[in-house]
Amino acid sequence: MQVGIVGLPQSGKTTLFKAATRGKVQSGGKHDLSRGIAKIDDARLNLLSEIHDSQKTTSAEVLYLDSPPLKEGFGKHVGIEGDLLAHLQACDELVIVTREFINDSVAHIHETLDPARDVVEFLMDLSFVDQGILERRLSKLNDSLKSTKTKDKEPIIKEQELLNRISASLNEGKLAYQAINTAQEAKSIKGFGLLTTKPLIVAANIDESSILSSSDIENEISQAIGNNTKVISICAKLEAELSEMNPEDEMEFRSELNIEESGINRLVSASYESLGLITFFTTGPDETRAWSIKNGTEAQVAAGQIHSDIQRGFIRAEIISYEALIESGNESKARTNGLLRQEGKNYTMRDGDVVNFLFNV
Ligand SMILES: Nc1nc2c(ncn2[C@@H]2O[C@H](COP(=O)(O)OP(=O)(O)O)[C@@H](O)[C@H]2O)c(=O)[nH]1
Ligand SMILES: [Mg+2]
Repeated sequence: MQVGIVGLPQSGKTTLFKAATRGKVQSGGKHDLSRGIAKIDDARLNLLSEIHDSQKTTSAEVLYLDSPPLKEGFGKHVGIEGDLLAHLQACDELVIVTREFINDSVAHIHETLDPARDVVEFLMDLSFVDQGILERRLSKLNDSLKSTKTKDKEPIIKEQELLNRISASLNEGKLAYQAINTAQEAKSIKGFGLLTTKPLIVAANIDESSILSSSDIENEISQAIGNNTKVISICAKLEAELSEMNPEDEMEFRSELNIEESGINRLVSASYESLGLITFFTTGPDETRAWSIKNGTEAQVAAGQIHSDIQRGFIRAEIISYEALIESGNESKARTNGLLRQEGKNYTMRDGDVVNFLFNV
């Protein structure tokens, strides 16, 4: 699961990326593309770790990709093509950064500040890229239709119809996902990597002086986009600076600045949620750990997250919900209270399950 950070040049993508990953960047690579891991801040994890006096605490994570600076000659256009396009197509979600911060030493490609306008423009750029993908696919389908026997033409015609519908919808200024009606349709086009079928989150990179009016800015952008895309305001530069401090100093600064809740944490949590991920926990004196699975995952598959042997030799799962565990105080009391459940391999995991997998290999 990976999230691509995109947006117009100088909107603060790299700054936000550094803040989210706390500077722990696996940089470079062939295409000048930085990757980094953001930890999911989860109060439940810390409390479980405290209860069990765990030596180690391990968070769930989301992988972010920064967009490389644009090559010379792209001018105002975002230049999503080639390697960058391939990387973004492989992302499960996109975060669009839009600039609201004031900084005279940083040129703005439009000279004036208007975060809502910039998001709308960027979405149009993404739609434009998707139109290109659709055109290439439609032209291939056209060719193969000519060389296909009449009795085998039906699936090709069906795909053409769907792609034409998506294309028409993009022409109307909508996003590709708004033209898709069924899970079957979504599945059938997944391989094409249309950018506007992915979950999108907008990160408004606001000025420090706008912190108090952040919800107005969020609303304005939401209205300009006109669909239910999530908008989260963040002071990227400030968050990047805070992320370099030790936790005590960071807390003190946050309360002075009136930003107790980190915008980055809200963004990372929203990314996690939009990816359709939920968390289960394993806990004990050695380690308390949060594990990510897709919502709807069954117990035996979830066990495979920890180790393939546990999945293969799965016997059953002993599960206490986080709330029940906290209410009882500890695991043995929860057991006495009858709150520990035995679940089989087809049990659908729930967010907050505290699990002990029993297995035999
Ligand atoms: N004042 C201010 N400057 C920022 C903020 N975010 C980014 N910048 C500056 O804007 C410039 C471009 O930021 P960068 O993250 O490299 O943008 P990118 O091109 O989208 O990756 C850098 O000089 C940053 O220091 C912010 O929230 N406030
Ligand atoms: Mg950058």
